[in-house]
Amino acid sequence: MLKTLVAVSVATTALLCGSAAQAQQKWDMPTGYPGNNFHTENIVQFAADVDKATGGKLKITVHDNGSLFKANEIKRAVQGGQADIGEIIISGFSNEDPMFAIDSIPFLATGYPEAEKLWKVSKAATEARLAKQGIKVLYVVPWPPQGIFSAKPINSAADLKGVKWRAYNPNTSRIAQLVGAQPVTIQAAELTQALATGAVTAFMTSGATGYDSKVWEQVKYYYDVAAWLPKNLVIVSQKAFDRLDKPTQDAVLNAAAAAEARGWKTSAEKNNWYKEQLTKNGMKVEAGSEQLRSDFKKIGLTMIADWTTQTGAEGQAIIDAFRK
Ligand code: PCA
Repeated sequence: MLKTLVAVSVATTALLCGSAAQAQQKWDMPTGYPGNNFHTENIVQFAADVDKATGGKLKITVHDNGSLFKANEIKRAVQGGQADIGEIIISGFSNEDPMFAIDSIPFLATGYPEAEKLWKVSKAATEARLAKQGIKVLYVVPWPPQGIFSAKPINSAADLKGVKWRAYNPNTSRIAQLVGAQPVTIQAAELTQALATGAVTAFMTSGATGYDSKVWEQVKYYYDVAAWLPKNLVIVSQKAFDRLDKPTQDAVLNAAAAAEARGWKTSAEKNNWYKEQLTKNGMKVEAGSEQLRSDFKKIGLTMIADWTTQTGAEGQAIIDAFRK
């Protein structure tokens, strides 16, 4: 009788421990952009896919628009374990490492196929740096091509002299410096407010952010120069990932691969739609004058030269592989 009881209790304990190891996990996921942004919608779908594939064992709660951590704080939060998973714009961190700046150099990669190629040749170097910081990259999605928004019409880079220029990463600050504008770093979540108060009057971004931030209230001109396609990375703390059992890890990786494919497709598909919305809301959407484009191409050449100096042989090899 006693023997049986002991056996039953051992078995029960084993069962409880087993189920504890498989218990439901909850991840908070800070992101930097609003709920109706295509990146955010993609992330919400990713979280739903993970939930479904794991039978609810891994629940990811998305906190969009900088509501849990500001866009520029998310990387450190994931590194430090305050958040298990999050979304970052990698070029926002190029002061940490110049490698992170490669996707935001004017006129290096200006369309989706080129952006994809640039990521292919810079992926290993980017991931290796993040891995050293305990970060694993789950998937990557580009923003639509970047153009110039301005309250006043501009025909050349010289027209940007002295303007208050909104920057979202070190490269967009550098552009301000090169054209003689005054850079102010403002995250997308604060752009509408910064325009309303007149803190900035010109900036580069996609039609997507122009639309999200309803910039047409203050800004009437968009020059669709398509200078680069910066990328958002969905990153996870390696420690948090390692805590998952194998089937859950596989579910996360599968959902991430699907999100990456879906994200690239949606970004390209919505690019024109976003620009149409700018027009519908009274903005002038133009290609940009020859002078403006050639001025920004020159800026791009300066920045590529700077970048290869900063990144040395490794950077040069990446540029060479990209141009092959
Ligand atoms: N939107 C983001 C980054 C690039 C883009 O298209 C922003 O303006 O902050």
